[in-house]
Amino acid sequence: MDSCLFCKIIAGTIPATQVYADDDLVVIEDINPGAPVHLLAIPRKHTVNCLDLTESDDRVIGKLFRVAAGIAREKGVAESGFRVVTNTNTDAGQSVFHIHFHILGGRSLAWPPG
Ligand code: IU
Repeated sequence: MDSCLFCKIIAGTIPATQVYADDDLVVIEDINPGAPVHLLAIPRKHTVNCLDLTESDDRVIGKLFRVAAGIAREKGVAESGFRVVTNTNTDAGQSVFHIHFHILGGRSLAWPPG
């Protein structure tokens, strides 16, 4: 999508600090981190949010969690704990309407979120 920020980051026309990439996903550092580790795992395919997913996305979303776990291990937050979360629409605070999963760790995370 021409106007989508994350499509532009994936295309490389907007810079981001990339920590992982493959044919299906990219993982970048969040520009405004809310925790010592705050990454965004983003499927390359433009999908608005989880309400927009179809069965054809199952493989990539499953892989995304496996990749997120591997990165959490690499970042040293796996044993202490981390969170993988996707915000969906306004009340959840979704601000970029291309599906993405926050990977948060490195501090104690409150539950439930505010
Ligand atoms: P949200 O769940 O849609 O609110 O998450 C969007 C995230 O994208 C948010 O944490 C922003 O800090 C982050 N972000 C970014 O990493 N780079 C950008 O250029 C912009 C937003 I705009």
